[in-house]
Order: sequence, then C-alpha cells, then structure tokens
Amino acid sequence: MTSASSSPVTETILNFIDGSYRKGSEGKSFPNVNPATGTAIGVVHEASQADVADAVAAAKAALTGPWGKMTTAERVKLIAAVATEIERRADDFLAAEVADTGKPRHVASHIDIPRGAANFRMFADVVSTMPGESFNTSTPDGGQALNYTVRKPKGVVAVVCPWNFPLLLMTWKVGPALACGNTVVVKPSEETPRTAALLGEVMNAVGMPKGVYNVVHGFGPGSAGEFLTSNPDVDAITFTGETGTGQAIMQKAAIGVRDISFELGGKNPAIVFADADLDKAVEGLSRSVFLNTGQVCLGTERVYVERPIFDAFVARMAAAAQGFKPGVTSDRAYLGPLISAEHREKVLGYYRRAVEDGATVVTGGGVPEISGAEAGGFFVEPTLWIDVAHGDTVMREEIFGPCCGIVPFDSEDEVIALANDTVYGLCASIWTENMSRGHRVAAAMDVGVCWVNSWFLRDLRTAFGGSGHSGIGREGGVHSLEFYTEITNICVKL
Ligand code: NAD
Ligand code: 6OD
Repeated sequence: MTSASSSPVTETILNFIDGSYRKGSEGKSFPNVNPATGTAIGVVHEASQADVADAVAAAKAALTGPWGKMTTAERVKLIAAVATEIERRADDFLAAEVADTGKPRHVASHIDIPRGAANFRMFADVVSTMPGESFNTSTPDGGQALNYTVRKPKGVVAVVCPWNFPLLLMTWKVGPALACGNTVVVKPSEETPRTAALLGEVMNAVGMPKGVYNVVHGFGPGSAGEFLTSNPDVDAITFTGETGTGQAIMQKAAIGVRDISFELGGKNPAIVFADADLDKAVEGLSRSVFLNTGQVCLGTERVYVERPIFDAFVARMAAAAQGFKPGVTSDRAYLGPLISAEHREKVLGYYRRAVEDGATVVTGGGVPEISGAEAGGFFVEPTLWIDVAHGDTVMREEIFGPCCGIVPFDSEDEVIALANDTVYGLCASIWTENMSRGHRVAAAMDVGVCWVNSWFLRDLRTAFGGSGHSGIGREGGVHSLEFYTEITNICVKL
C-alpha cells in the first residue's frame, strides 16, 4: 500500500524499500500540494540518510539474488508484465499524476501514462533483440583471435527525477535500467512523489524480486537526493533536471568515478520559414510553447519567423494562445497550473523582466482570473512577446513557462547563427515545405534532437539527449544500453 488511506485527497505517501512501504525513520514529512488548487492533499514521508542507505543496500543485495540469476528472457517477461500492469491500473496512475501536477487529465492520459507503460515494453524488446559485437583479428604469428563482447548490468543505478512528466521521465530510465539487469533507487521530485510510489505496488503485483525497485522521497541538498547520489554503493547516476543541479550531482559522481547520464535544461529555438504550411506551423508551435503549460524541457521559448510571414504568424499564435482556457476541469482546458507557487513567482519574474527590457506583450503577461476551486491554483496566462532582442534575459534563460519571444529573420545563415547562439543544445523545431532546406538547416543545428515540421514526435528507439548545458550522453534504444550496461571484451586466441 502506498497510503494509509484509500482516498487520493488524504493520501500518505511512503518510501518503497526492499519491497515494502516505509515511513521515514526520522519521522520527517512534508506536504503534497495540488497545484490546481494550491491546497495540501497529502503527506509525504521523507527518507533519512539511513533510509536511503537501506534502499541502496537492498538494491545491491538484489543484484546477487533471484533477479541477478534470471535469464534475459525471464527478466524481459517480468518487465513486459510491469507495462501490462501499468495499463491495467491506468486510472490509478492518472489520478496520482493529475493530483501531483495539476495537469489536465487529457494531457496525462495521452502522454504521461501511456509512455509509462511503453518505456518498459520498448526496452524489454530492445534488450531481447540486442545483437552482440565480434571481430576476427589477425595475430602476429599468422593465426587468428576472436574478439567478442558481453554486456553486464552496471549495478545499482540512482534515478533522480523532475516534476514535469513524473512517470514518463522516471520510467524512461527505470525501464532500460531494469531491462539490462540493474537495480534502481528512484528519487522522485518532492513535488510529484505519487506515481513513483504507486509503481512499487505494480512491482510487487508482477512478482518483481524485493530490492530491485526502491523509492526514497525528499529534497535535493541535505536530503534524499544528496544522500542517494553521494552513497558509494551507487554504481551509476541518471538524472533529469536543471543544469545547476546536474553540476552539483556531477561533483558527487566524481567520488568513486561513477558514470552519469544527464538530461538537463534547454532554451530551444523554433524556426518558421516563409514557405511553411502556416496552419501546421501554428498548430505545432502552439504545442511546443504551451503544452504542459510550457513546463517541457523541449519547449521552444525562442521562435524565429521569416519576415514576410511574421505579422501573420504572430496574429495566428496570439489567437491560439487566447483560445486556451487556463484551468483543469473544463473539457477545453489545455493550460494547467505551474507546478508550485515558487515556480509561478519565477515565471512571473520573467514576465516582468521582458517588459522592463522593452518587449511588447502580444498577449498574456499576468495571472488569469479564475474562480471556484481553482482560484488558489498556480496559473499564469499564456504569453507571447515581440520586440525582444537576442541578448534579452527572456531569450537566453530557460523560463519553463507558457511563453516565448517571437523574432523576425531575413536569411537562413542569420537564423542558424541566432538559433545556435546559446549555451544549451537540447532540441530545435524547423518548419518549411522545402525539404532540401529542412535537411540542411536541421543538420546545422547544434542540438541533440531536431524536428522538421513536427515537435516532440518520439520514437523510443532513437537517441535522445542534449549537448552543452543540456546534458551528457544519449538515451533511447541501444543508446540506453550503452549507459545501463558495462561491456567486457573477450579476446580468444584461436
Ligand atoms: P531540479 O534540478 O530542481 O530537480 C530535479 C531533481 O533533482 C529533484 O528530484 C530534486 O529533488 C533533485 N535534486 C535537487 N538538488 C539536488 C542535489 N543537490 N543533489 C541530488 N538531487 C537533487 O529540476 P526540476 O525543477 O524538478 O525540473 C525542471 C528542470 O528539469 C528544467 O530545467 C528542465 O529543463 C529540466 N528537464 C530536462 C529534461 C530533459 O530531457 N533534458 C526533461 C525534463 C526536465
Ligand atoms: O520523451 C522523452 O523520452 C523525454 N525524455 C522527454 C523529455 C521531456 C522534457 O520535459
């Protein structure tokens, strides 16, 4: 049981260690707040340093227990069963995700929960079909040697997660980690602990051996996040979150020379050429700017539009933004709240800064009028700026809100230079009907992922990640196996 009560409104959210739900051993807890109403709806039990050490010890012990002895076929069967069980309990996961994030149900039911299941099923397939590598080598004595590789799990993997797509981003790492035979200790965001905790029920239901999947709740520095990443029995750390947090975790990873995989922030450009299909571009960029209330690492907070269509594009985007109704209960609701009062203050600070720096607000810029139960929610208006300069703060720093600056450009070379002039390198989205140009400009983008005439269109077999301040490494398909396994090359003199 994740909870002391069956009501999601009063849920007590517990740590999951060695197959059992546990309170924090120091008796500490913190409130779980629904961002759509601003009210506390649960209590989260914070893991102490001893609890985190217990979770890591359980994960380490599980490596040599029944889990470590399973064949790949047995292991992937269990992992596929996790996917099926998430699907069977989709309503429970949906309720948990909506309670934690405040996001509209249709967003969570179309994106977060199905991906939670797909992340297990897909990596079960990848591991089952992974080919090996071998080389025949000529030796100095005129003979031959055979080189081939075997892959082994890294060991105990720490999975440190953010709050924007909690189940999706956590399982994106837990799926491949387990498929490769590792064990995990997950530290969900303090804002969104529920789905990670609920997944413990799924693990027990499918018969996952104890200690393979563990969850510790808490914060970063001086709490579960730091306790976990500095624990010497953790063999590798995979992290999704802010660039600054990544830097702090990297220092801990240096102790013991542990491997890291980082998916960090972004300040992603979208580029709309004059020959783009304007209907499709406006629809696509309405998603890339406003989906999940802009709380998407892949969000395009910088939008460059070729001058001949600039005014038309701005007018169409403004109409789209004004069509979104903030709130979560209505069928038309698209813009949920931001995750917290603190994050709303940060976003509103950028809204003020844009105006101070001379931007013109096309639409939005403040807090919407909302009555009823959602009056206390952490909503902001969808916001568009023009007359922003390349060096303005809102064009350089990640805001993580439903907003973007829209800037005209005159040539391909100019826009490539503007798009690439950032410390980040996560993704870009290019809109053109000239596919020769589409390919050319996409290849010129200094990013990990570039979409042409689309955005956030995912095939889980592809490499995903960012360069520069946006991350270290790539995950997805076989790329995940590079991180979650250790290779031994065996050389046999024939
Ligand atoms: P965050 O970095 O504040 O927190 C992420 C996690 O790290 C949380 O669980 C937090 O408790 C933990 N943490 C914080 N400090 C820590 C420390 N010193 N040691 C160990 N753990 C620590 O990020 P967030 O606010 O939860 O998420 C938003 C950020 O995540 C944005 O910058 C966004 O771009 C980024 N993000 C990136 C991707 C990607 O794929 N590149 C995906 C989603 C989110
Ligand atoms: O789709 C994914 O695998 C992924 N990591 C998405 C990240 C979204 C960021 O907010």
